[in-house]
Amino acid sequence: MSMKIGIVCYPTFGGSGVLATELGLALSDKGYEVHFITYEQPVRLTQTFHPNIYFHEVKVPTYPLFDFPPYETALASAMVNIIVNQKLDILHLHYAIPHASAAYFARQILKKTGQDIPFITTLHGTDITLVGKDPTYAPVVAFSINESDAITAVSDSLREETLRSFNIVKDIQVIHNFVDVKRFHQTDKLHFKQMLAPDGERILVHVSNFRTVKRVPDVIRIFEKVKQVIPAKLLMIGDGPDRQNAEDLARSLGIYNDVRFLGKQEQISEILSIADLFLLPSQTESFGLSALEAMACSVPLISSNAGGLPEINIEGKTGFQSEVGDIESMAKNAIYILSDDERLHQFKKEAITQARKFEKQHIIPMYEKLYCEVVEAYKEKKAIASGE
Ligand code: GMT
Repeated sequence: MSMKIGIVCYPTFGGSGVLATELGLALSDKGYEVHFITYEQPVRLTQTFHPNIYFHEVKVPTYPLFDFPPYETALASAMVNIIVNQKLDILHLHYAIPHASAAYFARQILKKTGQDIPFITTLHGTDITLVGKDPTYAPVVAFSINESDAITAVSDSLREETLRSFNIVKDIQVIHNFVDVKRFHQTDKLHFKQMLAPDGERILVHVSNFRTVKRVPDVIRIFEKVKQVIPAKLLMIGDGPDRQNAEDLARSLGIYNDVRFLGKQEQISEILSIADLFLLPSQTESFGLSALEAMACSVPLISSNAGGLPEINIEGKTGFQSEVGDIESMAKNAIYILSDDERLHQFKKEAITQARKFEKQHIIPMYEKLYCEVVEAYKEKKAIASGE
């Protein structure tokens, strides 16, 4: 069934925006018409021309009265216009806040003319575990999730946490994050490795948006302990509020020369190709898309056991998990993996085997099936309501 799908997401380097963009790209490859609706071109929607992909920029005009320009109102209005003009069949919202409530608003407006369409909300993580639970947002979040025609969560753990935190009256389907192994796989970047680790040092990597939940200072402390035993370099990819802290900490620990802060990067798979270990000691992590992409590039994982991380990191095979904040244990496990070539090789093999379970061709059909079911059910509901 050919369909026109509106995807609403954050355009930034955050996992939800990345996943939403990858989903849109995969759907367009399968012949769907995909309309991205957000305030900026999503970072993974590169300059390449995709005939089935449209990008609609949500403009939020400022006005001297507004200390906080009302993005949600602008977004709901954009949704109304795009649904009507582009004749969309369904909206898929990534990250509940404020996308789900804006979609509810747009649908209420369109009901007046019978042009309303269904919407699916995909919960990604902090929209539930951190921000969504905050009493400032919680009533609106719970209401708009319940008003969604279908709800998905990116891990079993996030599903459980959503049900614990909110009174959700509908089923939540788990559709895990996925990876495109054609793009994310180890490539030969020996020259690059030699440049960054000229004496054959092990290379550790961290990728995130450097928010507090990522516990970026733990990454630096783990590395410091590893470096005391094994010659190593650390690549820090991304940017965000905790970058300066992390840089200061690396300086104060005297390891700054062995840590490279590379900032935001688009060609992450090239960097992952030279990595020996990925560090993700997060406070909360509903899935860990960055870790999955690393595993697809044959990089084992040292992580915390927060949220959905145990759903991807198999203890003793693809890496190890420790309690949040247990730097000693994470460093010990990292040293164990890195100190033996044969062992490291085995962990790398297991990492890629595990990543293949989350390949996009296994996961995309789940979304396609859900779209069809939701669109059909909504049509029936409308027909019954109008007495057809
Ligand atoms: O917190 C982030 O790093 C960004 C956040 C987002 O929603 O933009 O990422 C979340 O969504 C990703 C894609 O579903 C998940 O893989 C991440 O685990 C999740 N982050 C957290 O739960 C902290």
